[in-house]
Amino acid sequence: MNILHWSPRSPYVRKVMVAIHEKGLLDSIETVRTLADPMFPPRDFFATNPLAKIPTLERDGASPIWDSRVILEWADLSSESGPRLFPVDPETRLQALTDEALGTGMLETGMALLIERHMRAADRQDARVFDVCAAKFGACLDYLEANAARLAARDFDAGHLSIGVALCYLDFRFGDLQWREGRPGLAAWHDGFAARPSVLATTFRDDPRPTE
Ligand SMILES: N[C@@H](CCC(=O)N[C@@H](CS)C(=O)NCC(=O)O)C(=O)O
Repeated sequence: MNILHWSPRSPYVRKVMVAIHEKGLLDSIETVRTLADPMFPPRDFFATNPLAKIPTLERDGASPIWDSRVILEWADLSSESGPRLFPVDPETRLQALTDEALGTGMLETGMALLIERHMRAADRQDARVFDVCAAKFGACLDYLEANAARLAARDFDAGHLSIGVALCYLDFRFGDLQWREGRPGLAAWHDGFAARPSVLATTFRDDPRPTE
């Protein structure tokens, strides 16, 4: 059995869980709730992943792998069923990879914002971080609105998965952003994404944090 270090709070983990559902691999993994905290990394986790980040996949009979995009590749290589997450056609593949990186980049922006907002004392917070993150979110969302038809025209792949999860994460942690305002094309595209069984089965949740 493969063991996935997991949390219902993590958007990177959610990317992987959506992929596992899409590729019909649910029966081949067991999830283990693992603490992930950039300020207090669980020391005993270093032996499995020296970065102590989730998602990390301990493969049955093979070395552990980490990083959500890498685990998406594992899912695609492990199963022929479901959508092809990393298309073979070169141009389509580049589009999928670029969209995948955009969604992941939005998550990284969100993480930077959460760290500044919740992990730094109020008198040490830097207003520039808030400004830059807001500007990046705005630019990414406007780009996606302008590209909503292009997204909808392509078969579902890792790019859609990553962007779709990033938008779900904005709803989960940054509702005040109201990202749908003035972006009807993107909102309609995301309604279709959110209705996928893989997305409905993997909702975010603030569960009690495990102790180290
Ligand atoms: N590039 C990684 C990022 C993973 C990541 O940052 N996960 C967070 C949880 S949402 C984490 O493990 N944070 C703990 C840390 O940074 O030490 C991926 O795509 O999987």
